Amino acid sequence: MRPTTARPGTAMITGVTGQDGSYLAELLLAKGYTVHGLMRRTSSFNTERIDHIYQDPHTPGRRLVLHHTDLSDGVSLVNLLREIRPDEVYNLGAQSHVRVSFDAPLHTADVTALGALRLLEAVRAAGLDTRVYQASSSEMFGATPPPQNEHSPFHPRSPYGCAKAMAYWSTVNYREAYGIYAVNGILFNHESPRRGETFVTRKITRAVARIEAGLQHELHLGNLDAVRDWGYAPEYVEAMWRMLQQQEPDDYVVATGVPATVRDFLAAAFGAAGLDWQRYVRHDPKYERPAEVDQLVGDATKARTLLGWEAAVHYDELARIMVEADMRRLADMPVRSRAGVAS
Ligand code: NAP
Ligand code: G4F
Repeated sequence: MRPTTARPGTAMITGVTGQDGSYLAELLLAKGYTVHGLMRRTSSFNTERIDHIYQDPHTPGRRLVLHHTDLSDGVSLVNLLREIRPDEVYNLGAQSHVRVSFDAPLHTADVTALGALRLLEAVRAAGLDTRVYQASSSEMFGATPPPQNEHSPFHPRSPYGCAKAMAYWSTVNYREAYGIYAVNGILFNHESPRRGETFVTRKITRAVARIEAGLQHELHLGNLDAVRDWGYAPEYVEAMWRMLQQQEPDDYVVATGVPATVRDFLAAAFGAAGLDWQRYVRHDPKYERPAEVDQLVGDATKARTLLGWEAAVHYDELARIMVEADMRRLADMPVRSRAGVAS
């Protein structure tokens, strides 16, 4: 591990308003970092996940600073890096939805692939000795059979997977070509109560809460046979941080190693509320993908051995955590705001 410096570090996070960005910002603030979060401009508020740690610009000694920019704007990334001079950069920003990447492949490539390259090039142009974390994905393995580890070949099955593969190799290339401390965290699916509502786990747990409250009667899903390795997001951001504290930059798989089908997750989530999922779930081909990733199950031996990281929460406990959170959220919601089904 890197020796701790007397000065608390400065970190920059792209995608700070996302699931992982919010947990990572919490973690780094707790470790004493000053955190600069980059967020894109949207026409309505997109800061719900970080509202609880927001610090007003006039707060004396504030350690969470937000900046508006976009991963499509390379010049703004250079300017921000020169201004902030971070010790560590975490590139979590992306168009991260696999199904959507088939509808918007060029946008996905621009943000998810070229965005990562723009950031690496900005670090090089700014001439900083900054450590870079790239949010790589198990989607890159695609059709390669499990268990997948750092040596498994990539065979992406979506525009998102292809974009992440380019970002992965750009990260390796900047490490080899320019000596930049740049790492890939190859993270398998990780979820939480802050997961976006259209990813399958959150779509399910949100539906369970609404069905239990009598607000929804059916849940429409696509392929229930897909196998995923679902872990708990707050644990995964700790692995990201550990990767940047090593003597040498390297790439790591982060996973639980526990396989489960969408059907297994359904049983765990509905079961947590005492419901039988088969009474409520309907098939809708709209949610199937032109090419599916059938099985993702990670082998995180390297992370366990070198980072001392291991997943504690597996899919069944995760489903319970998420269902309980969605039930609490619904109970706290004013009645007039309860309409809406995630698709
Ligand atoms: P997420 O919740 O979808 O968050 C993505 C973040 O990227 C959000 O803050 C989003 O902003 C931001 N973003 C989107 N387009 C942008 C743009 N053009 N410029 C700047 N920012 C932009 O994703 P996550 O689950 O936290 O995942 C974090 C990263 O890890 C992503 O790169 C994802 O692809 C990758 N990853 C995730 C998993 C997983 O299972 N969660 C697994 C492997 C890899 P808004 O809030 O405004 O939308
Ligand atoms: O929850 P998902 O949309 O996640 P997916 O495609 O595995 O991608 C997530 O994990 C990746 C890591 O492997 C990340 F890189 C990526 O950013 C994202 O976080 O779908 C999971 C499975 C798929 O097989 C899908 O076909 O669930 C299946 N599914 C079945 N019905 C559905 C649905 N997925 C969604 N989103 N919605 C459905 O109605």
